[in-house]
Amino acid sequence: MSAACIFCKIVKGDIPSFKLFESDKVLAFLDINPLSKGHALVIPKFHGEKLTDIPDDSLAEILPVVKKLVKATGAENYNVLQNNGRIAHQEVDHVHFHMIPKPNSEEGMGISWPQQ
Ligand code: DGP
Repeated sequence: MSAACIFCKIVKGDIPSFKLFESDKVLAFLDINPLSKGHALVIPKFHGEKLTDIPDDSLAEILPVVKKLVKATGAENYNVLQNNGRIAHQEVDHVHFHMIPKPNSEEGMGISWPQQ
């Protein structure tokens, strides 16, 4: 945990978030500034700035969660992104995977998360 880290504060519950999945090692929640409906972030609870800082056992649990979220949205088209370092457009220095569903049409996606 890092006291100054926004995502560590979300893990601790000090900053509210719309949680989609939680386990001992992983948390998923909706992005505050979504690029599309259902844009989610999947993070290790372990604090590390970049992918190379995260223990393998935490990393191994992340992609199955990304997959679960994709299936929950029903999206046929989606981006999975993971930025490392300012030049690579990383703004929050706690590893996170973006799961960004892409709507099939202008009308967007009728996502209904189980929790809503
Ligand atoms: P990146 O550029 O890859 O570091 O993306 C950081 C993302 O984190 C960005 O899409 C917005 C999101 N974000 C930043 N602060 C918060 C927050 O307090 N809550 C939530 N839910 N998302 C946040």
